[in-house]
Amino acid sequence: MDGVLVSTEIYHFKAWKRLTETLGFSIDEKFNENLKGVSRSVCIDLILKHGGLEKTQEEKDVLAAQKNEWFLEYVNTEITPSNVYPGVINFLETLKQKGYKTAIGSASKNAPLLVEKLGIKKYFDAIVDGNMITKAKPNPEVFLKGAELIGVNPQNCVVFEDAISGVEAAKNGGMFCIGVGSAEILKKADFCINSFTQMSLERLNELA
Ligand code: GL1
Repeated sequence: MDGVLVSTEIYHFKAWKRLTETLGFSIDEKFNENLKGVSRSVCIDLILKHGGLEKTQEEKDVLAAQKNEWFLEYVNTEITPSNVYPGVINFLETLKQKGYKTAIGSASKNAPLLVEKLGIKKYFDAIVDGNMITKAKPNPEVFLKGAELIGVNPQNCVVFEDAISGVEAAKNGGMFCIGVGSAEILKKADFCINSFTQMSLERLNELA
């Protein structure tokens, strides 16, 4: 979801960066590639390691809660349906018309709130979010659960992913994976697109 369907990854980055600045260091876009698709608690661990800091679980929980508060502040003040990436609605509408089953597989605990706010909930048969999974990407749990909920064999699923860990999760689950972003970064994807404006049902059938 974040960074694939909607440009909410920007607000996660902004909130994480703000948090690191309160801790006396900072993160850049390159480091942020490691955080994409990764759960809140794993992000905290990666960030603290990057800053060379150690914290107790209680302190980590406080930091995670602060980041989430800032993220929700951005969601409530800045996010509108215009944050849905170009081409996404057209493609989802075509999939629905043709009877394809669709699911969101996100590590974010805020996924249900965001799809509601962005008006895209109606396009999905299932939503698997960070509250429903115990194993973070690259473990395929999130996608396997989505496949199970929509009743489709993993081998017949196509995952769209913008995160390195997410591409690996899709491949670990035996699924075809289309990377949304740079092929240089998403090396393990079967194919990459820059935007959903480059995607159509015909193209999908040619590729997968
Ligand atoms: C968590 C992380 C975010 C991002 C998403 C996955 O979201 O905090 O930085 O990696 O997972 O896209 P959340 O905090 O909303 O559960």
